[in-house]
Amino acid sequence: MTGTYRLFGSELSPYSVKVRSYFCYKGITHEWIPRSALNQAEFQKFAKLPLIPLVITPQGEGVQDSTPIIEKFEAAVGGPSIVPEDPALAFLSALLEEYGDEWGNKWMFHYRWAYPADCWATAERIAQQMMGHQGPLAVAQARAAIAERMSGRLGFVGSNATTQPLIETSFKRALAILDRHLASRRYLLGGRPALADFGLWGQFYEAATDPTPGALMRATAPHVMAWVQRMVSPKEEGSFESWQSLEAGLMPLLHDEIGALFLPWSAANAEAIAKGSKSFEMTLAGAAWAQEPQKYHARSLAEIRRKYAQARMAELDRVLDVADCRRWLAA
Ligand SMILES: N[C@@H](CCC(=O)N[C@@H](CS)C(=O)NCC(=O)O)C(=O)O
Repeated sequence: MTGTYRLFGSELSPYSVKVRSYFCYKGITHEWIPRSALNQAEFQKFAKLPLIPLVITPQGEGVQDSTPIIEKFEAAVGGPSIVPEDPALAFLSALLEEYGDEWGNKWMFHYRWAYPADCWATAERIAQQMMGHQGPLAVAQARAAIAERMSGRLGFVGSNATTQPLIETSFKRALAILDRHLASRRYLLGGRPALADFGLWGQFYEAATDPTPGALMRATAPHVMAWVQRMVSPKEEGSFESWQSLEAGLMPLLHDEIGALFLPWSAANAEAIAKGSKSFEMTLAGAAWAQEPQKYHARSLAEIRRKYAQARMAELDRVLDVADCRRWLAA
């Protein structure tokens, strides 16, 4: 893969900054193009879905969806690998990425659009990027439209009055677990970034820029904040650790978050889609949850189950059993 790649994205998009950080780490020459009204026509020419990030290859092919983008480059380019050699650890890294992308996005999106200060601050930043070239009036109009549209979408990620306490508890718990874990290492799996870092980091990077979760992070999680900075342009600083040395730090996240919340939620969401239900309700770790199903997640659950079926082995199953994750993956 030679030549310059173009990456349409936004500083405000967790999946876009995730791919940008990955390109930086791999030394993939690219032009970062903030998506705006000015490049809408070109964006549409290459995008199959109205989503960022969008990568355009030197050959003129458009590639979307951050996980497949990273997997495509990981298979094709040299440079430091983001996949540990131990296949069990490689699967756990993919599971952590999936949790960041799909569950971590709930924290980020909820805080960003449910709290008025966060909503207006973000709407202002997006409006500047999209319409800044047209002057202050256009920005003010766009800001109001974005705030209204995005706060109206809170329900799509499952943020509502019923789920708010659980989403916020989950964010604070994950932050505390990761802060302890990152106190003694540079990246989630040791001295170099793994797929897990990129997925979780995109969400935390965005949360750090927003008033409400950003204040929480600065007050309670200095090691996560340092990692958030480090991951803007990550470096290979050492090796991946073994699961043995990572287990004490990461098992609480696997057990209390992924096994207790994310995977049971994913399974219930997929079941609701299969049944054609308009909404689903459940109890998650003793708390009430109710939302309309999210289509995209059923596909990504199927994908992580496929990866599990491929990686399956006794050592991995032991870890997944302790974390109470395996029954959701083997389904
Ligand atoms: N699964 C996709 C998600 C991409 C996505 O949801 N992008 C958001 C921004 S973070 C978007 O473009 N939303 C469309 C919009 O806001 O109009 C990925 O990983 O790339």
